[in-house]
Amino acid sequence: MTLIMGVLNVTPDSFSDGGKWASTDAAIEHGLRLRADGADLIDIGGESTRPGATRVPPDEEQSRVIPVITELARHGLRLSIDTFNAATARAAAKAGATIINDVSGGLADPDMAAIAADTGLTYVAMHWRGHAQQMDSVTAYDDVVTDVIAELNVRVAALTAAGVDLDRIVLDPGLGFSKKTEHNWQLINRLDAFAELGLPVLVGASRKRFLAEVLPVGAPVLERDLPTAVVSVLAAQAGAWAVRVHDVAATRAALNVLASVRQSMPRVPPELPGGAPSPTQWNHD
Ligand code: PMM
Repeated sequence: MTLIMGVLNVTPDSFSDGGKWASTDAAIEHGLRLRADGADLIDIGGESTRPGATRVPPDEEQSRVIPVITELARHGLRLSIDTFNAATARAAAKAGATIINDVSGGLADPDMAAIAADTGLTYVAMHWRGHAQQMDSVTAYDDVVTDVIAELNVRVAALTAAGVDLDRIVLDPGLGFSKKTEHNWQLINRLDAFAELGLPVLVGASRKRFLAEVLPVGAPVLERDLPTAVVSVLAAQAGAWAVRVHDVAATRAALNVLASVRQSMPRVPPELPGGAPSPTQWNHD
């Protein structure tokens, strides 16, 4: 079953929850709440990656996330560190994180692959073409699905050459990063092609701009949680290893629907003549 990764941004400026969990205590409380809501993993970030965001020095990033990781690890939560800084990944590993979630797939920091290899942690390589200031200017694709897969394959080759175990790498198509609205829908439509690469796949659609397209104009960001939960189900059906979401409770309920449907066995009345019954007949008794 697809895992749920709850988002915990310890930042003043993330686009949908900026500032809400910026203090250590509020962040810890929210992490515990995400687990209670059904999260299997908690992804902790100290630098916003939203388009246009300003960079945060790694020491400030670490002062935001390390106390939170230390405390949540003490509570037994499975944690990932959302960073493209190798020094932050190393400090997070020491504090108890077991997954490095690098939105740059190792491109932002030349030391990241070595740290990933050295720590032996699970490593999420997301498709990425540039930092928040540039990402919206590098959105040209011939075919977004084949281009993203090809660029991820280059990252996997570089990571494994640097000593990262192939079976510790998770791939992520990077929804919303250097993608126009239609690119995101095309990628969601072909998540099966990512799963077929043979590595676990993580999908992060939560509250992203492209979801506004299916809502009334001007709908508040939190209303994107419903389409997010629908994308979670589509991702699970395509074989995703995990979905990264802010509203864990909604995605948990949505994935529970899928689990219930999958567990149900159609009951075929044995005496029915003329072969298999129609699906509507199965559900009537
Ligand atoms: N998206 C964001 C941040 N980190 N990590 C992965 N692996 N995949 C994503 O899609 C992803 C990510 C941006 O969302 P946020 O600002 O709400 O955290």
